[in-house]
Amino acid sequence: MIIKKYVGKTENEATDEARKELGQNIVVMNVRPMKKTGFFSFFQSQKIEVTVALEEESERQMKNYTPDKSVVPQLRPLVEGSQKDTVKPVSKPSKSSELKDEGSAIEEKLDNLSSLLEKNIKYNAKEDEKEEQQAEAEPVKVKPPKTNISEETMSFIKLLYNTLIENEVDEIYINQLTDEVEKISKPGMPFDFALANVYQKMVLKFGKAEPIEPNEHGPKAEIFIGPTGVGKTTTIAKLASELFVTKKKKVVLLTIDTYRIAAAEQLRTYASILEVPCRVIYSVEEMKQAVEDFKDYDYVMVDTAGHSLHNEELKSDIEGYIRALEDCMECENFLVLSATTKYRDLIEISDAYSQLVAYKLIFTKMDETGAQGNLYNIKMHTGSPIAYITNGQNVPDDIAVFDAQKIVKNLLGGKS
Ligand SMILES: Nc1nc2c(ncn2[C@@H]2O[C@H](COP(=O)(O)OP(=O)(O)O)[C@@H](O)[C@H]2O)c(=O)[nH]1
Ligand SMILES: [Mg+2]
Repeated sequence: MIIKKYVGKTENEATDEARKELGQNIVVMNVRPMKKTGFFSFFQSQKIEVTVALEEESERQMKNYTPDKSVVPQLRPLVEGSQKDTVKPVSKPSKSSELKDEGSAIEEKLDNLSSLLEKNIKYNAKEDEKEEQQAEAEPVKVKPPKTNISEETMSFIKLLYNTLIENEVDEIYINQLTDEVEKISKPGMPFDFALANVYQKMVLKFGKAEPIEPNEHGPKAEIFIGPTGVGKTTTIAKLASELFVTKKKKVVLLTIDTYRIAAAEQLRTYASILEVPCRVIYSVEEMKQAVEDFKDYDYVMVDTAGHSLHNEELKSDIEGYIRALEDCMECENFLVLSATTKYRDLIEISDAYSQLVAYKLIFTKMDETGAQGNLYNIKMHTGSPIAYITNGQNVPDDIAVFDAQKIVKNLLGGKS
């Protein structure tokens, strides 16, 4: 993993510089305004420092890596399997107050993330230097495999395991993280270093947020799929408002959700408040006609009906509309999932929709759950980018572009 800092007048300027040097795959780890220093600091303009990381090729291949089950037997749950309700961490800290104290230690550290990352970069550089010197002194000596894990590392792993389990991260993914901590573990490794490393790994695994892309080549279709009641229509209204009111784009709302009269009415209501056109579509021919009628628009936002996973007819119906749209214009599909849905169901839903189309993810109802582990679980399971999260019923305010740093801080036990 490469970690570097860039400074610019704005966050964008600093990240553009990083992209020029490290390429498009960088992930932003931290953004902070720099402290002005010196006598003339009053006259200096504010600078922004951005810490970015780049996953190297070998690490990217670790995405499909399954951990070696023999490595941390003392941390395995008594019952094998990934079902949340059967999972119990075996080696819990003895007293709950102990966990609380250690938990608030993480909280404090995460609060001061910039210095945590700074220490990590310095520690990394020092360790690299040490290894180089050792290699020069004893060039042919093969390193013995690591067998002992220091006590500090072990207690960090325990704390990490318990915090992530508490936040409902699947233990398969927790074990991947703890295995990686073990790999880098060295006697005397500071707590800060281990924590910053896990933070970086998790932010990298979440990847870049991928919100709606600008329409550079004519109109684009934004298609929202997902189960009934997750918030598709509400999310469309929020995003349509952002595109139309804030970005001054020409937006039209289409719905193929003709199964419930109320569903089409709900979209019409939002369209009339925003004063954008809205049309209910009953057939693929009507869809093609709408595309023709709105060809000078920027965004065609398409609402769909949720369906039971086993309703093949409705599934192929939606697929037919999507293929017809793909023939006419650039399309982006968004699978809308509620953060309150059970993990097992989320897996089933995301698998079912994967068979239909490639999609980006939107997680709704973040305000209704404290545990955010399913975002990590589903990201890891599907490999799809996350676009937005929504956190309330208010249109248009309760939506935000997905922020991996914030979610990872929460998952690691930081304050939200
Ligand atoms: N608490 C909460 N409720 C939401 C959120 N997004 C949507 N809802 C509510 O969820 C319900 C279903 O939303 P709707 O957009 O009709 O879902 P659809 O069937 O997927 O189109 C409505 O009562 C919405 O107000 C959210 O982020 N948080
Ligand atoms: Mg709806």
